[in-house]
Amino acid sequence: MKKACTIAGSAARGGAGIQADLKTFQELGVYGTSAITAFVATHPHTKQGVYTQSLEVIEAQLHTISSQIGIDALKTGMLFTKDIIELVADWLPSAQVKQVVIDPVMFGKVGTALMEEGAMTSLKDKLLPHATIMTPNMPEAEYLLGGRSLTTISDLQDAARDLHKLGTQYVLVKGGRLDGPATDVLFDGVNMLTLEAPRIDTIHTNGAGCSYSAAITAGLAQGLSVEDAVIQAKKFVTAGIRRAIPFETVAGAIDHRAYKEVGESNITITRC
Ligand code: PXL
Repeated sequence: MKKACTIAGSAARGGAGIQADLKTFQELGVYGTSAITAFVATHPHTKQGVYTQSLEVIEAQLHTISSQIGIDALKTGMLFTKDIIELVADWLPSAQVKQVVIDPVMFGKVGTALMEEGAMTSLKDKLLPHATIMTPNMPEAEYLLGGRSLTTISDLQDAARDLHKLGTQYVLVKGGRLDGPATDVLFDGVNMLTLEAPRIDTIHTNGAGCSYSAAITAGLAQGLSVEDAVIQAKKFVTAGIRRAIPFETVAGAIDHRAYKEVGESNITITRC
């Protein structure tokens, strides 16, 4: 069985973060391992929302996974601090992982900061050059590009071209916040692919971004090309959103079982 690793935050509510990643790995048939960088959960009295782990705890998890299990493909999600980003970047070469998916998680759905101020430079200079693919959503791409505003598919394509210069092999800019269909763009330095899914009118999309990058990681672990892994992941997430699980007081989460139970979603792929 192929092995996929996630280095990310724990989302206590179960929809995003480590929980989303492991559910996705399981559904797509890879063995999942995890290094937890932080816990996202709101304390009733202090209102604190993010509890990071010490570098020692994170290092122990990474060492355990790489020395005892092995890694065919890896993703990073919420890393939160500059020090955690640098720890992962320094460890990566020794782990000799060939497929690295970097989801540059910065904000939660309601704008919660999931990356510390000042960590951006380390993300750009130290971590992104190790990436097979990076998977920013629109706010993350805007932030990485110094506050440039993205509103059209053509803006996403320009953003993908500029982000590619940061040293990743592929850039996937996710257009979930566009008006109209949910269109993402994938750029490898030469070719631009657009992936379009019908927009599903729902607020229940918690975990969509995490699951998207986890599904890409699972595909890469199984030997798919980056393009095929992204196409499968788009179908996985679209099926999950279509059958999202609503909660009473907060936005619901995508249903990780939907892709396998319902099958393919209607995705249109265009090459430009
Ligand atoms: O969806 C972004 C995200 C990533 N990682 C963790 C999260 C969230 C959003 O809540 O909690 C741990």
